[in-house]
Amino acid sequence: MFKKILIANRGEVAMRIMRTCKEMGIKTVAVYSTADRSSLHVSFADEAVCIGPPASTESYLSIPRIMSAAEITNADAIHPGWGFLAENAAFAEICNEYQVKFIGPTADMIRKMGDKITAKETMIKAKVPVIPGSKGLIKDIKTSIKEAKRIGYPVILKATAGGGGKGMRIVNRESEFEENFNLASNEAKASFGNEGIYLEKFIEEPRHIEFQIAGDQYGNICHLSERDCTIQRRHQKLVEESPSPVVDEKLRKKMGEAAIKAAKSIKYESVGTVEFLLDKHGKFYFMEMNTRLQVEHTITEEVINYDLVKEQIKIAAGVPVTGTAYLPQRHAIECRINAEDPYNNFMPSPGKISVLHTPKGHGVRVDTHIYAGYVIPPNYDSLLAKLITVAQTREEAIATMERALEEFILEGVKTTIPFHRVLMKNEAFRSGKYSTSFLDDFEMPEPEAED
Ligand code: MV4
Repeated sequence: MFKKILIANRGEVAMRIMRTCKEMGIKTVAVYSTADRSSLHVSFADEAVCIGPPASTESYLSIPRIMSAAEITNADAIHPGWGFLAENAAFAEICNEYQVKFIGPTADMIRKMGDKITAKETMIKAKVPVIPGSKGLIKDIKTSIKEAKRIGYPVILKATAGGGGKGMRIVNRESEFEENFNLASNEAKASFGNEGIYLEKFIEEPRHIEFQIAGDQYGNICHLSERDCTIQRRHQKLVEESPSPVVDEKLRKKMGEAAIKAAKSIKYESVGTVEFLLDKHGKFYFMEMNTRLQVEHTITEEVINYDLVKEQIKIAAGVPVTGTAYLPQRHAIECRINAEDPYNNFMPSPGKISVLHTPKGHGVRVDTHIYAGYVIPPNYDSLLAKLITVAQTREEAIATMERALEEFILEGVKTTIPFHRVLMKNEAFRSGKYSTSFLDDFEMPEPEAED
């Protein structure tokens, strides 16, 4: 087992990983930018190294600075967390060269799934269902317009280097094709330095269902059930739940087997996620694979009762994976508490937290790095805390969430807490019948008097 792990991340992420390291008797090294000097991950780690100024490019994204920190502290492994360098193939490669274990998949696996058209071609070969679309990248507009006609409108244009919604364009009719193609291609070039675009049938009002998988160094792969991440706003997830209210045992078995097939096609090693779109008719399609642990891994932990960070570290150390399917034993919901103003278009709201009381009690988990007096720097993402509730049934998990949201007091900055309080009362949410367009025309009611 590793003796000392450097955590190449900050905030809630660094705290989450450090907690498991401590339980495993592994020493921890924190890295931090000057904006994070007074962060909890710095004070709780066994050692901490300042790696640069607030700008991520000069701190949490700087490979040379992180490698130097690993070298001077003699860390034998690096955990990248999620975000920042977690899906950076060059970083995984450099760790390898320096004989520091990258806790995650190999550079080759990251690359294969990072390029979306390569990933899709890999899935077609592996006989995992994919969304009908163009054969590879669009090279010629005329040919592609013919393909769109064959597939049938509406279609969607996606950037091969994209993911998470960037460089995406929906096309409703042929007359709008060329204009949208140029827009998507330019956006992709500007965002990713890669203008490659491919075409797909647009699936209307789908559910975003993702399967947690785990693979070891010996080719064993299992799935750990699904998460429903359909409730998003502009491709930012706000609420996740597991199991999905629309996935029954039979569908779970089919999708789980497809997820394992997907991971096996690249001999995936580490924990990861296979994302699917599920249409109104119950048909599912591979969308992309995330080669990292994700923010919402917590709900899977709660329903299957495993520490996924621990499993990930064990896999990296060479421990085999056992079993094939871990099924949900309970129901869990996660609400993301962000420093954003839901009454003002979810505008970021950095600043000082003056008052803080976090919810507690049976079935409540709060993963966070914040404390009363903490100053949220404006430089990073706005996630402050993850509020997770778990119960025997979905109804009870919602009831616990409503109670926990009531107890959550955070003053000094605007947060998404009022949004979640409204959402938990929403009929579409409560019935479990919602789609990705659910939040498109969602409006906050007038603030409560006490707010
Ligand atoms: C789609 C789609 C419909 N049809 N692809 C959004 C994020 C990126 N990973 C892919 N996304 C979508 N791809 C086809 N062929 C609809 C979406 C989509 C979406 C997916 C999951 C959750 C929320 C979403 C919100 C808007 C669009």
